[in-house]
Parts: sequence; C-alpha cells; structure tokens
Amino acid sequence: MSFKSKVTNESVWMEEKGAKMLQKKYAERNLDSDYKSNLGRISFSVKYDKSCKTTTIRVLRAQNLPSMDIIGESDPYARVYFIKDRSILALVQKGHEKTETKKDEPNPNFVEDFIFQSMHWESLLSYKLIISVWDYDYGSKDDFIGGVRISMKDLVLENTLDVNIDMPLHGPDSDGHPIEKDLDPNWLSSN
Ligand SMILES: [Ca+2]
Repeated sequence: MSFKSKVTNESVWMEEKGAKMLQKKYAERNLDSDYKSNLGRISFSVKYDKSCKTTTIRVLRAQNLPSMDIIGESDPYARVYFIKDRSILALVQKGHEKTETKKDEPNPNFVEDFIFQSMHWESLLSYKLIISVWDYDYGSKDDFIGGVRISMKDLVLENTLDVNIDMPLHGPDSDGHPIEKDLDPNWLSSN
C-alpha cells in the first residue's frame, strides 16, 4: 500500500512498451503457434465512481500461469491500461503502469489498484480495458504470458460499472494487445 500512495493518479496517454514489443514479434513470425491453449486465469474488479469520475481497476490475482522460464516458474507482473483503437497508444496511470513482480509464482496475489481520474463516462465506454501478464526476465526481454482485452461498455449493468471478473488469459493479437473477447456471463464472479 505504501508503494501506491507514492504515485500520482494522473492518467496519461503514452506508448505501451509491451504492445510495441509484441507487435514487432508478431510481424516477424506467426505467434499463434507459440501460444499454449491454457494460459491461466486472472481475477480483477472494475469500478466507476460517477461523482468523482474515477475508474478503479483492482488486479486481484492470477492462477495457473504457465512457466515461461527454462528452470522454475514464471515471475509474473501485470500491465493495466486502456486503449481506444488498434494502436500502441495507451491510457495509463502515470508512474504506476504495472503491478509488482512476484518471483517464481504461478498463482500470484497482486491486489493492486490502478486509478484513472477525470474520466468521462461516455469516453470510458468507448475504451477497451487491457490487462496483460508478463514474465519478468533478468538480462533479457520479458515474455508475454497472456492477457485480456474487454470492451468497457460490455461491463455496464443498469448504467453503473461495478463488476468482479474471473476469466481466462488469451494470446496476443497482431496489434500487440491481447485478443479481444466478448464478456461471457460465467466470468462474472463475486470474488
Ligand atoms: Ca522469468
């Protein structure tokens, strides 16, 4: 919690490093064949406070992450951002673009809040939420494990946004972000 209080809650549009890396990899070869069918799952919540125009994404945990390392388990962290089209420009919480890294842990408990202020309801509904899970590698480029891309408007219930989701991770699309999936009602959870 002390880490979070140090960072500003300002939201800024910037180039998503991970997306740029994946886009390049994708262009070099067909990535689909690299991706295992079971990439694990992620639990998170999405909440919008209309009075202060703030969206909070709480990344709770990931489960059954595949190992991307030769020895041992993955060292996962999650990147959290919004996009509005198929570009590498992403809206991030400035200074807090990712969770802490959990060493050698296939079932990491993150429990970190990503706070986006001054978001208008209408623009928020035009965005896609991305959570991408990466394996930290010392001395080489980190590996993408899997991620989620979901339309914010799919998460609205009775004109409010307050949901808990537990869903499978998916591989990358050619734009460098995770493949988009329509919300499956089975993914809504009580956490
Ligand atoms: Ca690693």
